[in-house]
Amino acid sequence: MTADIIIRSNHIYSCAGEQPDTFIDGYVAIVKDRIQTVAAGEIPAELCGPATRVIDARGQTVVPGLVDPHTHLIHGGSRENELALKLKGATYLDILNMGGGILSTVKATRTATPDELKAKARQSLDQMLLHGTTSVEAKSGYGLDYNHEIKCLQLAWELNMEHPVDIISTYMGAHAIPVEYKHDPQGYIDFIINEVMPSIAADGLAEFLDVFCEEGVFSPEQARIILGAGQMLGLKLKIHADEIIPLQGAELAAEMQAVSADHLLAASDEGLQAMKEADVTAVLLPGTSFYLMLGKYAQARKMLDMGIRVALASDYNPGTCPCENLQTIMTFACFGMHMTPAEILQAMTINAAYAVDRAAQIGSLEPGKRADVVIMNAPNWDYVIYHFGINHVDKVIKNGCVVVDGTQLVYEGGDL
Ligand code: IZC
Ligand code: ZN
Repeated sequence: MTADIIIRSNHIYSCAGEQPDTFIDGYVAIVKDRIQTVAAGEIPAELCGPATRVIDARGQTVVPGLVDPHTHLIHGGSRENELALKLKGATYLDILNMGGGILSTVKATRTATPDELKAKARQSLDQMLLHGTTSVEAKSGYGLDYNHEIKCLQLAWELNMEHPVDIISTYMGAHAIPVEYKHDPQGYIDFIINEVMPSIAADGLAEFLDVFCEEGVFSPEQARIILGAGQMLGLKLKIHADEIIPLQGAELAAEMQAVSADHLLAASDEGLQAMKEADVTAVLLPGTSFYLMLGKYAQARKMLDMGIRVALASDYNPGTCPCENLQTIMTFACFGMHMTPAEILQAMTINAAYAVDRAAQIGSLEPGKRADVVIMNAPNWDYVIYHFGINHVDKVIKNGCVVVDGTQLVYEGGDL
């Protein structure tokens, strides 16, 4: 059978198997939306037909499409007004307690029209794609009431159909207590468990459920109840765990058999051990640590040495990491957390796919997987991390279609 696309390169990193730093000098053959072959050596003549597009990427680096397993994609407004407060020493939780932070984005999201929200999210998806991201997890959590949460999840569903980037949806009503429930947090928890979650699960509007378990937001006891209710409805679990204050969120993630526990700066050794035993993927968000000026990062080295599966994500959101670009996150992962280039590649491909329960479909260049491939203007992968601050992406292939070519979006319906 002839291939639709064949990429020839001397630095193909498949991210399949145990050794993330190995690469081959060979080719990747794509048939329709799938990878057909990844092999060393020259392109066999029988793979080339009259309609085959051969991409000569010798001198460039070929990696799987990047997977961003933690974003707060859909929201209205922005929060640059908080920057001066932060520089004067106000903390994230101070700003939230003053009614700012998440709650100001909730206001902006509720007042925006669906078209405005969608256009803004689409721009972000374009930026992600231009920087090499081909699949992204997207949380709700800025509507909070029934109609606005459903609206945001529906917009994510529409964008998933319309935009090349694949979107994996998470319901995160437990992101903050909305002002209308300020004096009745239990009432809000009852509302999301009894009224919102069953409807979302029945309509298939979200695959995952996430809770912001943090001091002054949702306690571990409240998080356990919310996550337990979601599990009963068939939702897979994620948790914002131990970001700022140690609350045994990692332990809770293990206890609830969550797919991932995210942040983990303040996770205990016991919690990390429990995560390892329960096979919970750690999703680290070093862009957020940087942006919050915390002066510390999650202990990636310790987690890697323990054998925990470590993934990396942008945490793209308007408050703590307004950045869609995973290459920027790579810089913080290397120079802030001392992850090696090979570990970073694995954390943004196959391990990130595990964090969204998609390891069988995406995250590596293997026969049968989706043909999501990024070609970078770099002689090898280490160079991508070494030369920071620029966009290395030359081409992106998503589901077998070239959607970024010569650093420009070229997908049909896109901003050509
Ligand atoms: O809008 O501040 N951490 N949620 C939990 C966020 C950050 C997003 C925000
Ligand atoms: Zn988050």
